[in-house]
Amino acid sequence: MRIERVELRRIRTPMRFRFETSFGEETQKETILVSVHADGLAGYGESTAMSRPVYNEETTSTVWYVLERFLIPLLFSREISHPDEVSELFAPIRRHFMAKAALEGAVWDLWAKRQGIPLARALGGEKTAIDVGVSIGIEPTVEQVLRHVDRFLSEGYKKIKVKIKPGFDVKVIESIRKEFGDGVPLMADANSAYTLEHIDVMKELDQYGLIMIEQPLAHDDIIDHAKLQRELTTPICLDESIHTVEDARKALELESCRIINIKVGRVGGLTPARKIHDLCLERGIPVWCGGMLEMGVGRAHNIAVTSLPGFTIPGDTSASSRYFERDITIPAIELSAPGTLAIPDGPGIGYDLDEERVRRITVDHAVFRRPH
Ligand code: OSB
Ligand code: MG
Repeated sequence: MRIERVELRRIRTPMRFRFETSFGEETQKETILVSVHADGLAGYGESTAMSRPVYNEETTSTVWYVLERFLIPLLFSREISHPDEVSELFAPIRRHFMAKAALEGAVWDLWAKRQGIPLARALGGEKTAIDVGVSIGIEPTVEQVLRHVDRFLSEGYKKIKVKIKPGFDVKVIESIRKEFGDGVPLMADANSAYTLEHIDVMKELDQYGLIMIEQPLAHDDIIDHAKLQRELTTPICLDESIHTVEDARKALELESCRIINIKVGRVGGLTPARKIHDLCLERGIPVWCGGMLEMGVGRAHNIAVTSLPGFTIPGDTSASSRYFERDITIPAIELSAPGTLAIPDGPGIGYDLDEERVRRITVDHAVFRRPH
């Protein structure tokens, strides 16, 4: 496959709600849409980096820079016969996982379209639908969190994840259990807001039958998480700490976690995501697909990867309408049944790009052509 052209578009649009985590709040979505072109077909990818380097070290601007300066030239340096080669080609560039994933995902989409098969099938996924959950941010009051839980349960979401931080943790979980009962599939995500000194809070949270506690400790830690896991019944899930299959292997060896959240962007693409999935499947470790408040293209990639068999826990890929007035795909991503998303059967990501919508929200656009 000879990629003839790559286009980058910086897009910006308001979100329908303010999403607060322990590291800050988001009110608008700003991302980079990547398209790769060959033989009249286009493949799409979407950056999952945030505007500020508070989840990881990347930002929308560093993604653009690394793509323009290093990754697009690398992609033009040779022909690709299978998308698995792209992450190998990018290996000499250290980290910058989200930049790599945005371009690698676009190549996967293009490749699947050329084969005339859905991206999910190209990856080896056999599911026809996936169960999904929802991630609820920190709110000014516990009352507001309860209202969201109520609404999302009524929409049939199969997992409720709530963001916690010191001072906004046990009371949230306790209130949800009191109001909605022990049957609600519930988990908490701390986004690295705690240390081992908070062991008492962790032990209190341990009493509520949570499916897991996600990334309680430092963003780059697997040692203290292992110590904490030994003290808890509730499984720890790692998000921020896992970027490579080697990270995953080490965390499992140390027993730092019993579940892994796989985000395609955080691990540098669909091929590395599948490798982590394969390792976990072999070791009997359940995985699920995390979200980064993606727009439709990123969301479609998440749906495709979740079709793999080891994704046994509902992920964070909710319907577009939860996040945006109008998304960038046609159709928008909507639940096919309560708490369920169908795997589309069209080629590639299976959703068309709403080009008019994309044009309206584009704030920067660049075209890169393969040198002759
Ligand atoms: O830690 O999973 C996270 C959003 C932004 C950054 C980090 C995280 C999240 C979410 C939102 O939890 C998941 C989503 O709805 O896309
Ligand atoms: Mg998380």
